[in-house]
Amino acid sequence: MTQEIEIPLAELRRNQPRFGGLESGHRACLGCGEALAARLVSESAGPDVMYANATGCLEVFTTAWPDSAWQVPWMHSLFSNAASIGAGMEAALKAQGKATKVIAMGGDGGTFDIGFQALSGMLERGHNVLYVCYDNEAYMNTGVQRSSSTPHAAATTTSPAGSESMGKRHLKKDIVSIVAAHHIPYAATASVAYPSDIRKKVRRAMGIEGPSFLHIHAPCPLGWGHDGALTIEVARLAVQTGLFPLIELERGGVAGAMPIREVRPVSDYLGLQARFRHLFADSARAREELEHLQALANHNIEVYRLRGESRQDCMDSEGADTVRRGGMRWA
Ligand SMILES: Cc1ncc(C[n+]2csc(CCOP(=O)(O)OP(=O)(O)O)c2C)c(N)n1
Ligand code: SF4
Ligand SMILES: [Mg+2]
Repeated sequence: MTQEIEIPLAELRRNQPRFGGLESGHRACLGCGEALAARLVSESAGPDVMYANATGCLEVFTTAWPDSAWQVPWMHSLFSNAASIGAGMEAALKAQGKATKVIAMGGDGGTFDIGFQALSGMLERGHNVLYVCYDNEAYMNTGVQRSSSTPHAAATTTSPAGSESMGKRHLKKDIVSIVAAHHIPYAATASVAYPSDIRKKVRRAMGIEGPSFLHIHAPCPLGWGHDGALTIEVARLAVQTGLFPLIELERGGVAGAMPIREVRPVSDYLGLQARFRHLFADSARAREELEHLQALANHNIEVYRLRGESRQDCMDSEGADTVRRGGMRWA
């Protein structure tokens, strides 16, 4: 006779050993993709790490004085120089004979735009630093201004949509290709929708002696105009449409990509976000912009050969991260 055993899942999870570099109690908005991404990075990197953090949402919501949500050594840099501060920390640790890893972090504004010169220098000089960019595709901390990472046609406060404009005119900068052109040992893109893929990539980067770069797509419910409960769904659709390909690059060459099992139309992704609402108007201009964005996604799918061949690949866009600890499926 079999006896039914009730498993106290919540209790099990609470008691499971886990290193938390970034703890709860910070002040991020509900459903903030950046908070989730930073927690996953700090969990995966472990305790022997020092952080340099550029000004931006992550810095602000984790360190409202006199509190800090960080359980590891953490330093606030300027908006523009997290990579330089990280490089200095690494040089000092090396002089002291310590193997502690340095992680420098910034938002897309602090990475693609104002911190780009410092980042390029750090990569070119070969510092042993992992740089993580949390990409929420605008300057969120100061009120949703467009950055060079904001996607084409997205509405922000400085690229508004209206009778004269269809949102941002320019294209999203291809930062990972620019970074990879420094011929660093390892660069990768990741998404909050795929936590174990983030963990794998952080651990890979932590083991590298030299510069590495991780670009994490992190939806911002406030700036993108979606329900906070949909953050993971939105992030997953960015990958499944081909708009945000998950790739790895070694010494400048593409070394891997997460295949997409069933490619979704870009309208599935865009339609969940208020920043793209104007693209669904009944007008020729709106249809043209939608076609343009679909063409950008198709281009990524071709360039990185993202179309999955197997319907049962546990590492593709449907298979990866569909189970969690304890063997239960994500809802
Ligand atoms: C030199 C300088 N210019 C402007 C600012 C104001 N500022 C602080 S954070 C920020 C935007 C940050 O955007 P991003 O790096 O994308 O991070 P997010 O807040 O979106 O996570 C700006 C413009 C500043 N602190 N320093
Ligand atoms: S504004 Fe966006 S990035 Fe900033 S805390 Fe809120 S959800 Fe997160
Ligand atoms: Mg940003």
